[in-house]
Amino acid sequence: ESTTVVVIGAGPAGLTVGNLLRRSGVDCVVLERQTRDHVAQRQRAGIVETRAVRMFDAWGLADRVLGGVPSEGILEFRVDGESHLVSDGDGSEGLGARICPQQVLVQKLTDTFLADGGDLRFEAADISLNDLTGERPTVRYRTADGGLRSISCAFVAGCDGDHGISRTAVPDGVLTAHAFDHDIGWLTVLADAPPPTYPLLAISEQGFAAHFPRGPYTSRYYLQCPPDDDPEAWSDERVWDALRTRLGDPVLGSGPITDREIFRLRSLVHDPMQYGRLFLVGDAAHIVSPMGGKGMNLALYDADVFARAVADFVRDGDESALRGYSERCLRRVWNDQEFSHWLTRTVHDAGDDSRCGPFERNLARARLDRLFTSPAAARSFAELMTGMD
Ligand code: RFL
Repeated sequence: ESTTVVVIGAGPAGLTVGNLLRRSGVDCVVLERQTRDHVAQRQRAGIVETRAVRMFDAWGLADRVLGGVPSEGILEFRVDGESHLVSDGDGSEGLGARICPQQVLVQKLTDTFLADGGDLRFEAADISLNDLTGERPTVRYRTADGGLRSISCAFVAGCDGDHGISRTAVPDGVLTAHAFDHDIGWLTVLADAPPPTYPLLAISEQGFAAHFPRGPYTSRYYLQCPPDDDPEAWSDERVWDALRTRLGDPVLGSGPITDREIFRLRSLVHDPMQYGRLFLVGDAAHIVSPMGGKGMNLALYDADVFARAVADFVRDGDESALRGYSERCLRRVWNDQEFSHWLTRTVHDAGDDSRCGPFERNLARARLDRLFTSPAAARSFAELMTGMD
């Protein structure tokens, strides 16, 4: 069997690569380890930034991929219970950001890809990548009924996240990993409870908390906690009490909690994002701490750059965009890492005094004050939120 691109992983990155390649008339096969149901239910990110919305629009996919999804333009910061609304629109003409739960985006990307005749194979086990530095790499895998398959291709798109196999196919010493651990934990809770009016970030002495919409009757909440804390130590009652205190909202509506876990805020960049004919796309290449909502959006950016580069090569034999892939993507990755790092530090340092001393706490408060009072600072923030920089 033979194709132009084998895409490993059917998350936001892999499905976007697949759809954009099909739009360019480039054939590809997408291999996903999990079942379709599993992938369609995985809940994580929730905001598609302005740049990514316009990217789908430029590819003629905005209606199919984001149709009916509500738009977003305001973010609420609540500092010790006092509300400050910040625009995350940069005032430019055109489509703006959308509140789109990751699983909704994944479902719509899957539907679009399959409706266009895309080749998407679930339950592909034991994938191995071979001859990545040769002319025609080979991807081998096992089907659900145990059959062995082999696909030869011109390029492999490694879109299988931070724990996938693509990056492990790169020999030691080729990639440099730049890692940062904030030493902060977040308890994340999903509940069937009313969403906030605006996505809400709350700074308080008890620590950071956030409340984001995830559908008409669903909310995701975050509560800063020690990174090694045990989710079992957070009873429903303790979660709602902590949220009411930190959000400064004694009458916050509650509801059944459907998921709760604790994760560390960390960032990771692999440089370069390419090895031979393997291109790493999305979380396979980089993790960005969730504050600022950039992880999924970076995956969509990489996918766009990669698909255009492959199309250049297939259409005109022009390899320059493929050669520049890693450098171009890493430039944006570091820009978004910086934004996410800045926002992470600001919202955590400004609240809980035990994390840092009073000096840094006051610095963080000054940064927030500048954001709320200086139009130039607000505009710079909006530019970073939209991704249109
Ligand atoms: P994904 O989504 O991890 O998809 C990878 C796909 O590859 C499959 N796979 C394999 N397939 C075949 N063979 C193998 N060996 C495989 N190993 C894995 C997996 O089953 C899966 O289908 O990576 P992708 O596509 O790069 O997308 C990245 C985003 O998922 C990620 O950046 C975001 O979820 C990060 N993130 C957020 N990003 C935002 O932009 N805004 C947010 O608000 C936001 N909130 C979050 C987040 C991540 C979170 N987690 C994971 C801790 C909130 C949370 C809680």
